[in-house]
Amino acid sequence: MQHPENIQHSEHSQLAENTKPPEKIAVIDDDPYSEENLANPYPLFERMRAAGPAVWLSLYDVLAFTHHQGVRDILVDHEGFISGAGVGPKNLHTEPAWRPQGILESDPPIHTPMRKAMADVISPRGVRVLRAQFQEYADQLVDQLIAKGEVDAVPEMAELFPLRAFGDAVGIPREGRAEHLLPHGAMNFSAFGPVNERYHKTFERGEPSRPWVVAMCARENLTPDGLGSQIWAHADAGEITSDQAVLLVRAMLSAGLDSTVLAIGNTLGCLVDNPDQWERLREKPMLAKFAIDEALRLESPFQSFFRTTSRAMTFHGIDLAEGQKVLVFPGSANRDAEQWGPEADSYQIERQAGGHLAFGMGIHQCVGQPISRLEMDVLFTTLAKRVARIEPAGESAPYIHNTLKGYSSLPVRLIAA
Ligand code: OVM
Repeated sequence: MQHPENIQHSEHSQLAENTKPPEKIAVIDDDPYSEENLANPYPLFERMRAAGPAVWLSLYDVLAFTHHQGVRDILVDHEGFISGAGVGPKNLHTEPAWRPQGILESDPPIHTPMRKAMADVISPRGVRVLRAQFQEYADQLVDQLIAKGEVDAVPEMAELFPLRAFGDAVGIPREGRAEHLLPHGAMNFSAFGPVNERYHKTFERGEPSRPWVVAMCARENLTPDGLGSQIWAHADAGEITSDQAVLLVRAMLSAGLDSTVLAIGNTLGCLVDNPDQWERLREKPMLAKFAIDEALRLESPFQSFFRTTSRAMTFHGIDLAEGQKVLVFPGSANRDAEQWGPEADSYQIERQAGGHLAFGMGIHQCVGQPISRLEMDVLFTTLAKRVARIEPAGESAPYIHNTLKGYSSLPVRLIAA
């Protein structure tokens, strides 16, 4: 096991004490980033939650929070738990970042105008005009899937739909999308976990796509009416700088693909595994948005990331030093029985899944969720109306990634309504 040397530092004495577990904190020697635990993290999450509000991960020398309450309280306190020092294990205040820091890895006041521009462009109102276009493509795609009968839902649905729908919405060329966006996204999301062999692999695959993605952020490569150009209009209005416009389009293209692809696969997986819930959705296709939220809760695409303390504090009874990295697991918080009850591990589309942390919480909560939700709502409503049954058609395979969770393959048989 390769140690994430970037958690260890440093000449700074104030940081040195972070590398020891605080008193009375349970030490967990398991590796949440092992292949086995990434494929099925839930037994380890349960043990971590049972061990207390936080545990010390001895392999990484870091405090990890797995309860809904703890993760939520960290995320809403953006002053105590900052993002500007990076949301991966590297402290970007003491170590160089691997790329220019954008909206995700910044704090107010730098974060504020970027967030405002992004929220304005991807508001529920702003994306509503995209519904007709998404619907047209969903109808086409579902036609094809039904005609084929047996498909691998990952490449043929979960990837195809956002590549087309979201790519067109942002306004980038169709050529090159499939090749570049997914490996680039996988690389980005890797930076939120430890530097291990898996991290290096995603970087080897993703780095060659970086120049293409950055080039697509330039205004001359964006269609005039897409979301990308709308970001540039905020630069023209003087609300953000041109550099920030590039960073915001980059954020769309970095965060918006893999996450939605996995969310679509996970939602489909939940519905295939729970035919009674599929039946309910069939009866009331309007329930699609609840089926999606419940799947986001139960199988969160983005499982874990970091914050950094801005000052010494006592948090949930634990003494934290200034500049200390903390690891949060929304994927565990979303299964916490204290929050969700004894049936936290089951998929129930009529559950009140609001308050799940799959999109995070607070000022950094996923700003793209209106468009991700719109894509998914259109797709699953269409499936519910047009498909009578969805059956497994072979062994599914997990997608193994340090911070993302989903399927790499999900063979299904679609039976037309
Ligand atoms: C970025 C960015 C922003 C948000 C998320 C992300 C998950 C990347 O600035 O490129 O990756």
